[in-house]
Amino acid sequence: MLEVTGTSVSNKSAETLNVLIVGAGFGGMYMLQKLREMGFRVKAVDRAKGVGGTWYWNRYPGARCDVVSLDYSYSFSDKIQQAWTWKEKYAAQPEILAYAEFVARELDLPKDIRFETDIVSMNFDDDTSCWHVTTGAGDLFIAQHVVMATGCLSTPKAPDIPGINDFRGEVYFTSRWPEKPVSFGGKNVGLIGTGSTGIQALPELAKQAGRMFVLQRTPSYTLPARNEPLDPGYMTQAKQNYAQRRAEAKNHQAGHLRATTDRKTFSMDEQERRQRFEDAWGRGGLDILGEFGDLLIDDKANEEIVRLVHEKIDTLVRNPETAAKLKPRSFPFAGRRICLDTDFYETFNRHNVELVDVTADPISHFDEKGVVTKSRRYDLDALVLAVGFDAMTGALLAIDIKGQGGRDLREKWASGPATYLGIAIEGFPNLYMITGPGSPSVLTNMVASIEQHVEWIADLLAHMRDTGQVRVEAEEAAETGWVKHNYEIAKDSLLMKANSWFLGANVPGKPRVFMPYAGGLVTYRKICEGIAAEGYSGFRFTDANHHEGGIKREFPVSEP
Ligand code: NA7
Repeated sequence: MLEVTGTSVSNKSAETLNVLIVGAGFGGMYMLQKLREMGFRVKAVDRAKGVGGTWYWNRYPGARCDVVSLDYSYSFSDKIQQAWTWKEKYAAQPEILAYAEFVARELDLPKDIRFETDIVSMNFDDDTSCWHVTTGAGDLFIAQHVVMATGCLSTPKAPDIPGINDFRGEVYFTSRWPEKPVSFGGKNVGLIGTGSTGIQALPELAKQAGRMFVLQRTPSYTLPARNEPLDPGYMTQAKQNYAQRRAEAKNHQAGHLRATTDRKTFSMDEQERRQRFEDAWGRGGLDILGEFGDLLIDDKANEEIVRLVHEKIDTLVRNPETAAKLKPRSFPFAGRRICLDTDFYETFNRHNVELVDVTADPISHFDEKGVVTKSRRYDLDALVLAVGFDAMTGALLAIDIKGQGGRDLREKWASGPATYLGIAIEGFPNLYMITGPGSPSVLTNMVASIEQHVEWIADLLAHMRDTGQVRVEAEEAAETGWVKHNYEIAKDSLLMKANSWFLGANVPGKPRVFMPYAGGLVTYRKICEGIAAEGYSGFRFTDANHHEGGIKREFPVSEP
């Protein structure tokens, strides 16, 4: 152990590591396993009491993945995929958390994870090319490399509603849901937020609540998930074919199995097109996107699917006024992330559910008894906030990160995140992001994107170890080029036509920059592989002999 002096860490000992991983969700868990296997001295920290990341925190009723379980799972270990049996087509939060805990137990990960540990600051030491990382409790890690596995949707957005702190009823954030079940029996419950989370939570909340008020500002496009139990026979067969399934998923730009086609929406008559839409709606999930290849490219084609969703709402929701309010009109289909639901529209036919359009009748404020809109008040016993996240950059910028020469990440990203490959940041050596801004991340199956990043970062660290490099940093020109490339790919897409969290538009004051890489995971993987094959073009390395002032300390490598 190294004794360190300094104001915030005086009298405490520092833990020295080759690599510190921040976060023990799916990204942090695999990174830890991978680097430990390679013989690095590595630890992970997480503010939660256990593994699972997103699936640890988002325990709200109805929380469910919208990628099928067979794909939303690690592919790196055949032993694990053979040992785990999924129960549902789209796993609910308890099943996914149980899976994460199972993987952690199988790999004996918790012995190298420090839970209930918040990272508050990170300072790069130019002399040693190490990061000094401080926890909320004032403990210090000194690590040559830091991997940020902090998640894309992990920092809850503040509910920017006047008087909300005056409300004296129960308040629940979907992304910080209590571990013990909450009872809403007979209560007047308000729900704010009709994105993916609110859409999943509503049907479950409404089953319990006395009265349920859904305060909707913007309606979302949602498709029926048609979730179902997985038959054990089907699961056995799926396990036998896992290798093939994973290989096919790897060839898909979204990182999971999805039908694709070149067929054009207007290549057939109205009746035939309608039949295809109806069949896909009946099958559920994102199948509908596989019917026509231009639905997300061509405005007119997109209007066809918008029309379909509107007609379905009219059929499913009995009250025409409610149906009209539920129809998204202000942005194209898939301009924001498409939601998958179970009985969302049907829930509005319940006698205890009322839709409040807070665009037409805006929320004025909360008081101690409930919420007051311009024209009415709603007394509430409980409030559920499903208001979203400070996505993609929130968790990184919540930490005071100072890079080379004291450069401040918050200042660097003041007008939006700039990264090289969504993995590295110029001016911040030996720092890596798993699914960072500028990578495919949230536009794909997250587990597939996580695995690709973990393996690429692990290869980079192996390369550095093998060649005696102690420092790596992204070059400015490479980063600028990547930012430009990201913009070029996204600029004409439908994704730019909605005020979405992809663009940071959900957080007041956040720079409006399209954050994920929209070129697809297959294309992105090829780019990353090409860069590695060229000896990591766009990265600058420093070896121990050429390090300014020399490297003062060599970290030992633990036994594999
Ligand atoms: P989203 O998709 O950002 O949705 C948040 C919702 O909360 C959305 O309907 C917002 O309306 C609403 N919201 C936020 N602030 C307010 C205020 N002040 N007043 C009224 N309504 C408000 O977050 P989710 O958690 O649902 O989903 C995030 C991702 O998690 C999802 O895409 C999946 O990838 C998993 P707005 O649209 O801003 O009018």
